[in-house]
Amino acid sequence: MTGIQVIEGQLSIRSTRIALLVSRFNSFIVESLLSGAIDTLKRHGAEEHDLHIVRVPGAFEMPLAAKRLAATQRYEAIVALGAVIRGGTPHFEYVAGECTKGLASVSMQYDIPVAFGVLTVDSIEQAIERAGTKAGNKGEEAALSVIEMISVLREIGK
Ligand code: INI
Repeated sequence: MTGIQVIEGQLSIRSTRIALLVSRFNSFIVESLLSGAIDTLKRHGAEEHDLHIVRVPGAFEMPLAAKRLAATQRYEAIVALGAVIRGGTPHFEYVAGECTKGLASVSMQYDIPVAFGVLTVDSIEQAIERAGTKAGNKGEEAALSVIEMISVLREIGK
């Protein structure tokens, strides 16, 4: 593929401030996502003092907090971590939908990567599977995605 210019991100990051936006709802699950995200960010070069944790009540509140964080221009990326569990109620659709749309809209409006580390699952069992057991850890995935996005956006911006 000589001659083709490829712009891509590295999985190593230096000098970047990242906000970890964490919902308290389903905290038993979400705290595992947070541990996975912090561990991943640190293993890829982030410094503890550059990681700021911001807690909100639930997934529905995440977009507004993300918007305020982005507006400060203090952060190069936001990692949103939460768990919306269906549990047989239509409430799920509204909470998960608003959270997803709102976070995507903050990312576009403020030109900042917002990783979607919010589990949207049918059952607590599925949530556990994705919070550090047999289906990996969604917090780790979200952290890796912001590392890559910060890096590729820096490359594009050069
Ligand atoms: N918030 C969540 O983060 N996860 C859920 O599963 C959930 N459920 O199922 O209701 C949930 N609801 C709370 C919501 O996010 C708000 O905090 C609440 O409605 C107050 O605005």
